Amino acid sequence: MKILLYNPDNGVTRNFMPHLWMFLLQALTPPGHEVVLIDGNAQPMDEEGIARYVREQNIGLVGIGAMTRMIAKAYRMADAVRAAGVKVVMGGPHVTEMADEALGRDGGSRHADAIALGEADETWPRIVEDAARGTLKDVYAPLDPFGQERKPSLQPYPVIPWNKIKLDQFNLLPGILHPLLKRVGTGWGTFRIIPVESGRGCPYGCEFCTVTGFFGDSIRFRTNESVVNELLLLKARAREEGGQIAVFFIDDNFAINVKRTKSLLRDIIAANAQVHWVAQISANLLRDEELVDLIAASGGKWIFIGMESIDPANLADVKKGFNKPSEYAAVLERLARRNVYAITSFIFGMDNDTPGVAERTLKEIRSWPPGLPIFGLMTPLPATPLYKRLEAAGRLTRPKHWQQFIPFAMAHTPLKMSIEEAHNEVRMGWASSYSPEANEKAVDSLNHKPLGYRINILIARLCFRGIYFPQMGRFAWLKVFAQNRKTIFKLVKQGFSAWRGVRLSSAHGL
Ligand code: B12
Ligand code: SF4
Repeated sequence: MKILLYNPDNGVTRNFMPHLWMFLLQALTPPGHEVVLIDGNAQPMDEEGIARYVREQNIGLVGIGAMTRMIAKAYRMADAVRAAGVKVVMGGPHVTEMADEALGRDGGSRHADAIALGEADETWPRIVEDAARGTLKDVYAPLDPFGQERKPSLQPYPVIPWNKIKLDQFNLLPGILHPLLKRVGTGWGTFRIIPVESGRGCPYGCEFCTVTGFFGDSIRFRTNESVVNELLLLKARAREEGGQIAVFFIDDNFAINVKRTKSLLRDIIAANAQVHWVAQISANLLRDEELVDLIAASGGKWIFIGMESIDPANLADVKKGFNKPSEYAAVLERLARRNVYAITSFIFGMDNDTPGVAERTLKEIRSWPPGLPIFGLMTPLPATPLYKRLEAAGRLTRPKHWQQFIPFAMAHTPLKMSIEEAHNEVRMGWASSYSPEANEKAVDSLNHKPLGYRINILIARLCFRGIYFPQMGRFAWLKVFAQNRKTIFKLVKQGFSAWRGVRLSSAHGL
């Protein structure tokens, strides 16, 4: 049977990284079946396109995975596939939380023939065999022999054959420049960001987050050896294709067990498996100097920190009191001293937020080492404690907000400001953080560092700006380059002087 795994785009921003679930399920598919992957972010497709594709390619089963914000598109695509006479199985966080919706048991129409609840590592092979036999069931749940929910162990973990998988759709550099860029430095013909997990689960239970409910509060890790081997495979691939690979450790809290993280990072260094990497780590775990040393030595470049708010009352409200705003600056400086920078994530529209929250937050951010701040709105995702609290209080203004996804729009009323005010605060956060002046300041603040760091932060900033201000087409990018021309020219000039310096020294035999 030929199986298509499909992840829809969110229609607003383009994901820079493929979704791990597709590669994982592909690796877990029993032998005898062919699996093809389409990520809508890299290969945009509409309903008609997917229906045509499944017919022409003789697809026997389509697996669709989606987060809440892409679910409306996922349902439309599933409907089109089913109308073409092909069975659809859906999985992922949203479907797990709203199973009746996907199966049409909530009064709406049915979108999926079957759904996979929770982690599907162990149920996927069964789903495939049932589909091949024509005996697909409605619901697949990971249960132990006593009918209790069972979380798969990550030991053993399947080998994802990164050296063989076709990754053409996931190159972040224009293919046309491949022959030229391949010869630059150690090779820049391709640049891919690859998701790798080293563990699952987070016990912290923040009120707005689905992770503790979905993956459970018991943490599971892969063996160090299996992670190291995966990095070596990725490194070898990059070398072979004359390109670069960076890894996003998608664990929700990569250092949740500091002792284990240190041992993994030591093993990465010992095996010479370092690649540039990004990971999510909560600020409280970054107090450890030895951990931060190992992060830097093993290739860590960017750490995503869910700061959420600079107001301790807000943090206490959402059960994230372990975040201490008073130590944010020290944490960021500790990282920056090792040339590691942070993606700092904030949520506006929390219950203790009042108008002016953006400016108060920006004032703090401006006093920190340069980074990549991101701003979102408090969003009641289905099945989270936050959703239940707001629902019980009658505060949801769009209880099924995912059915008509609107980016950066609230679905409930905050307590101390209006929805409109919260939207304005987010707009201000983005506009002020990613203005050409702010970008120039961030680049200049790294003047004492090698040029590569300045180029890196400018590219990252221009890309991150697009999370809020859509910049999907070529024209939009040209406009961004034009707005930031002063900083770009400055870097080009510095690059040229550095290059001339090297040429002159070598000409004089220095
Ligand atoms: C990496 C990541 C991202 C990446 C993008 C995704 C990518 N390219 O990988 C980035 C950093 C860009 C990102 C951004 C956002 N993310 Co995010 N992200 C994650 C994260 C940390 C890891 C995802 C992952 O790969 N997990 C590991 C895999 C193995 O798990 P999985 O995807 O759930 O897949 C398993 C099962 O669900 C199931 N499954 C999944 N799909 C399918 C399909 C089929 C057919 C079947 C059978 C089974 C199946 O099988 C898999 C194996 O067991 C998760 C949290 C988490 N731990 O999962 C949050 C998470 C998915 N993100 C979340 C959110 C909210 C966001 C944002 C909206 C945040 C924001 N406010 O801006 C944005 C929106 C992104 C966008 N572009 O639209 C939520 C989604 C909740 C929900 N109900 O939708 C999560 C769960 C985190 C949370 N705090 O609750 N994210
Ligand atoms: S620490 Fe992060 S992953 Fe863990 S529950 Fe809180 S927000 Fe979710």
